[in-house]
Amino acid sequence: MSENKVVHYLKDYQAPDFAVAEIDLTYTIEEAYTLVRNRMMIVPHEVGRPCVLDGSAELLQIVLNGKCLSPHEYAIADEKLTIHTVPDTQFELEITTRLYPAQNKTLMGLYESGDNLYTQNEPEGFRKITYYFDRPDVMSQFTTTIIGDKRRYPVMLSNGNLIDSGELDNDRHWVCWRDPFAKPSYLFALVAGQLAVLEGNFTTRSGKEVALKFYTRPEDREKAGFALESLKHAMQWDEDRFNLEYDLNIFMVVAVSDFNMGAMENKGLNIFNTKYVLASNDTATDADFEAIEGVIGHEYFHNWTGNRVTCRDWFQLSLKEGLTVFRDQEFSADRASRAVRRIHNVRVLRSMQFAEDAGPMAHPVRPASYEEMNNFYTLTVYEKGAEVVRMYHTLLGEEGFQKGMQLYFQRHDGQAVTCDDFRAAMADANGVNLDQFALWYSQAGTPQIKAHGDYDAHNQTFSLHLRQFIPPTPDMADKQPMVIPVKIGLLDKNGASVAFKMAGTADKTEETVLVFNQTEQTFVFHDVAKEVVPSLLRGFSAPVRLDYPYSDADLMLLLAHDSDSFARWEAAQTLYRRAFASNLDALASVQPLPQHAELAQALTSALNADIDPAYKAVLLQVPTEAELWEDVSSINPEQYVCARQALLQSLASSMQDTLTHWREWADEQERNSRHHAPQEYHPDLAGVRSLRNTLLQWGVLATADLLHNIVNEFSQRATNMTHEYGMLAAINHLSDDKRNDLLNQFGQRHAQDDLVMDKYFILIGSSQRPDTLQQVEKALQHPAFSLENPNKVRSLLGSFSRNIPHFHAADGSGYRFLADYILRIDEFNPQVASRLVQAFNLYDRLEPQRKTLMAEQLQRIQKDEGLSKDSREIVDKILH
Ligand code: 0A1
Ligand code: ZN
Repeated sequence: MSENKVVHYLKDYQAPDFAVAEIDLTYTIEEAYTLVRNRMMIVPHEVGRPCVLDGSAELLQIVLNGKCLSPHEYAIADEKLTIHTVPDTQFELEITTRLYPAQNKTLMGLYESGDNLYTQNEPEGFRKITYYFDRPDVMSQFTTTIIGDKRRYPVMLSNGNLIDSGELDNDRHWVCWRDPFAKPSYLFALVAGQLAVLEGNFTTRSGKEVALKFYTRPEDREKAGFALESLKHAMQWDEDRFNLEYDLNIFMVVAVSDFNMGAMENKGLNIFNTKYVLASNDTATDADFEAIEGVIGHEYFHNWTGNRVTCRDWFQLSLKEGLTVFRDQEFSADRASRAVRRIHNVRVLRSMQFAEDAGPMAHPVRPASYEEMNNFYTLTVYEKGAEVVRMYHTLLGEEGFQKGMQLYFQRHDGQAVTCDDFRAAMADANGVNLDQFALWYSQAGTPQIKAHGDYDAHNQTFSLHLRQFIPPTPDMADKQPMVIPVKIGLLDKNGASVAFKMAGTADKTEETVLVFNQTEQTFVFHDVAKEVVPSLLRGFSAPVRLDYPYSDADLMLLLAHDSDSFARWEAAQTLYRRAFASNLDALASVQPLPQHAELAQALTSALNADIDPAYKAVLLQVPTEAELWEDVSSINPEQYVCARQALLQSLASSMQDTLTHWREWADEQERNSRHHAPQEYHPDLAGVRSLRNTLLQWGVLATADLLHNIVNEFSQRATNMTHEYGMLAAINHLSDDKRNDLLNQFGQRHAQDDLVMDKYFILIGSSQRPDTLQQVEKALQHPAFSLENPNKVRSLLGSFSRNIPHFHAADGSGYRFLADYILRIDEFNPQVASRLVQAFNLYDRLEPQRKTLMAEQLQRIQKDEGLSKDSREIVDKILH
């Protein structure tokens, strides 16, 4: 199956043979193609080496020091151009290629979207444009000239500053951009087309004036306003918290609807999926506004963590991504609702990254090998990578962490470095040893901690015994114990915080971070005058699973009183898990389902407590199926859905009055606030809306007439997209025709809005109605749907692949359907296809019948002769 497989290994890294002092690119845009002339000043590091460049574009000409090379002087094979003999000292190499952007559906390299041209070069797109050392440790100064038709391409952009421009014959014009900062090819960008611009400005703390420019389709211009404001907040925050200032006089963001990922941090010219730029109250939910602020921040923060200091090789991807995700998470948390944001991030990590770490694709934060780099833009590299950075912060404190950051920039500004360099900066700046911490980069799998405690009344001590186990993963069987920061506090039986003393410290404290770094360890808390309940892993201080033998009463105590908002939420999660487990048992033994009255009571008290509405909403989040089957094999997905649904149903019934009360309260808040703020996004209002929408979802499970109320009051209450979408989501699973009617109206009302239509397709793909597969098949024919647009594919097919009852339908229809479309998409966009393939990651852990059905489809994909290496790598790993 897998002949011709090329695996890249971290251990094989070799420094480049050549440096590029300057690169000068000229793009001539013609009707049917674009010519690229690439002139490089190349400096050999060592004499006598052949010059090997990466590339796959149509090659027209190679000129070395002014002399045109003839075919025997070079060779082309496997996307590499080898020039056998080059001078020993600096030489000029000029290569001309021809590109066909309208035919490029991979959305990598130079491609057309609408009538405009865009690039995407991370990680290895630049080789589709020209022949170059397409690796992040070759950094050069780029000058880019673009020549095009004035009417078709009035706007022509590239990185850095616009240094010159002019008119040409035949209604053509040219521009020249120069980026003064040396950068790798993956950060190169070019955009050309008809675009409107929304402008702003920012004065940096040293007084530099920065022009901020957001480019969109003309009709979308006003919708970039929120993103522009977010950018200003991000620029200010990076100065305030990280001491980092922007370095060019211009910062541009371009929105494009055909984009494989979220956004891209090209130097001075970020390119964004429209989803993370465009928003208005009528088209975007509060969650969309929050995501925009986060992604704008993320890409902006890359300017220092990614661009000024970049990665030596792609194995180090988390050096920039884990760190930048940590930075964007902190930015969002500093902006508003720290506690709720943290819980949200943990939830994503636990339901998705933990699953990745327990499946066929498990890999360390710094992978040791890959076949297709595009497959390694993963939750592990990004989200677990951010947790790893957060652990430095937890261990060193804000001040120590910032000292580490400063040393990192001092040592490595302008360089391409490794995760070890980052760790060394953190260690050296703080005079601590972080050698063992390196295991977080090299060992995959979610560490598991078994904990138990005992209280000694005579000695007034509480002892916490911890034992860690790192599960084997496909790449590694035996693992070493890791450094795990465990943040902890103690509560007495009334829920009050209890101060304690650790050995060797003089003062009493109410919270500490245990450095748990051996397989087994006991920590003793002194001066503890009474029995306590430990509040463990506060703030989710490490990306681990922790099991402590709490009684239900302990958990209810933590839920009612813990001052740490994560631990408090976690107590509710554990109670939900236990209730779920008893439902699962009852279903398996055909017993009546338990009612969970005590849990309902505890949740009712929590809802009635004086806490932030957004926090109330997250307390009502029941763990997802993926979290619930975290450590299970032979999974029957249907049973998980049933047992979880039954839990929701029973809680909703017994909490009906409280739920109604708070729903009405939220309605009232919303009505009142409307007089003050005209429905603009605001974190406080977003919290109320989030509670209201969550309560709607619970409400329809218990209150029969709520559906009718929603239908009847829809147009009156749907005053913004958060409400509109919230109501549709609440009734989306109902088999009633009214759901279809409302959804159809929604689709018609927003037919012209690309991003709202994504929501329409998500609702179809994620519905639990029995006719969902038919509705999805029909939606594929919808005029607003296109298989070539990744957002559409993710909305409809991606949501279907996460739709547990339908994707895992017992007759295999879900698997077959998805496989059909994976094969179709793989022909033109391997990146999007290989993401979809990962819906099959659960294969090995499924019950036998579904496993057989899945195997049939996986084998069908695997047998496809033209299958991309992206998809092949994943399928091969799943079927091992
Ligand atoms: N560096 C970007 C992510 C990104 C990666 C690959 C892309 O195309 C294949 C696009 C974007 C980020 O972290 O935002
Ligand atoms: Zn990033």
